[in-house]
Amino acid sequence: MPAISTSDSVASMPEGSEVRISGWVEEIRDLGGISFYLVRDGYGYVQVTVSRKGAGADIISALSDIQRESVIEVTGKVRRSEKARMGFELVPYDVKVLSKADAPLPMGVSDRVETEFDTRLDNRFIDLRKQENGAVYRIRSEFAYQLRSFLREMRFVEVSTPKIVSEGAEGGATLFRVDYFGRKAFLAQSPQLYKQILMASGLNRVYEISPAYRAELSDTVRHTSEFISFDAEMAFIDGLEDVLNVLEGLMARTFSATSGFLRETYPSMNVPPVPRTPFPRLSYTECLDMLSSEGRDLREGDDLDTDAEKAIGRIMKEKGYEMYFITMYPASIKPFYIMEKGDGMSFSFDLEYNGVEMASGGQREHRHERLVERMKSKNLRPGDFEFYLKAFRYGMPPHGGWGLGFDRLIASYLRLGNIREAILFPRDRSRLSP
Ligand code: AMO
Repeated sequence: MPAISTSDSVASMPEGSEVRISGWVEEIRDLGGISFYLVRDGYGYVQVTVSRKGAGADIISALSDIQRESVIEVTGKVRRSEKARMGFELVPYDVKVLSKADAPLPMGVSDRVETEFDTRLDNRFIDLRKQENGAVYRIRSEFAYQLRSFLREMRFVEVSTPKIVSEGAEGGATLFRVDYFGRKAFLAQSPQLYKQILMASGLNRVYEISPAYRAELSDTVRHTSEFISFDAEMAFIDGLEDVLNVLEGLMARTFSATSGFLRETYPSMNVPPVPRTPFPRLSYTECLDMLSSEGRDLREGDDLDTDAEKAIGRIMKEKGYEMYFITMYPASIKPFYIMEKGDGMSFSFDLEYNGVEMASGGQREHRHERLVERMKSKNLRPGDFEFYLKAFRYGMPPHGGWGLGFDRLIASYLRLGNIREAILFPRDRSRLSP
């Protein structure tokens, strides 16, 4: 018996080849003398054509009591056919039912009707059987692969840091508490403190692509309580520009490499454009001026809210830029670990993509005393962060980096409208299962 082949590999096999395929029965059509079973295996389709005459009758009877979406295995011969969906059909001499599906299905696979998003998430395993939904995760995987491959070229080391932690780095409001053998602990909001500690280790350039947890109370299309944070940190930088250059190069190369994959794998898809480089660097102050010329007056010291970000996004898009940096935010609205510039501003930045924040980062305060001062100015107790501060007392190089919302980037890249479309099993205030 031949080994199991995938539908896409069968497509190029010559007439008469003997093959075994396995997949879900998407459609059953019985035309009296002849029956068609459309089998989907995750790579494409194979039409199995059985005539009721001779041995075909046994095959039809073996498949007579299965419902759509049951899993079958079919062994037979390839026959070229203009009429079949993939240009060929399989004429079987043996079939096995491997797993029967119940009826009715909780949601359709091939139906044109739109299913409610909650129903789709409740039945994600079926939702992903739809080619366009499964494609999101194939593309996401390719994107991550390309990202890792460029980071490796740039001598970054992939690391994993703890997700059960004793202190948060991004403010108390979104911390999830955990009972850790009777002690107070939290789920990590970001790897911030650990990636910075590693800057004193000689690994020099590290990155991590891992879950981060935030008790997000607001229900938006950009936030979930568990997301994948793509963090990087680099030692021995000369200034913020070194960090911006690496992130810009990484984005441009990853977008471009993923475009190649998309054109090959999904020829009919609209491939998202590679953002134009160099990404403009707009200072926070320039952004306030841009907004004021649009009739929106923000006070110096206010953070840019979602509407302000969108307005800037529209202006930049008109200029031909989808990605750009907003830099030098007021020190007062950035976390304690960001280095102050001296004029009330800070060496901080956000990476924006079509008016939505994808990443934030900056040059870090690596001088122990100043770091302690900054913590105190933010009403944090340095004593609680001793494990972190210690790394700044025995030789800490200047460093900087970023944290990028990976799911958010994929959702924006594929124009999905809701971050949850790019997360297999999203976690938010109302969702804890599946
Ligand atoms: P920040 O808090 O801005 O920075 O987070 C970094 C990026 O993570 C994404 N993000 C989220 N994505 C989905 N759901 C959420 N609830 C959510 N919260 C944040 C965003 C955001 O830009 N330690 C710093 C980074 C650094 O300075 O290196 C940090 O965590 O895309």
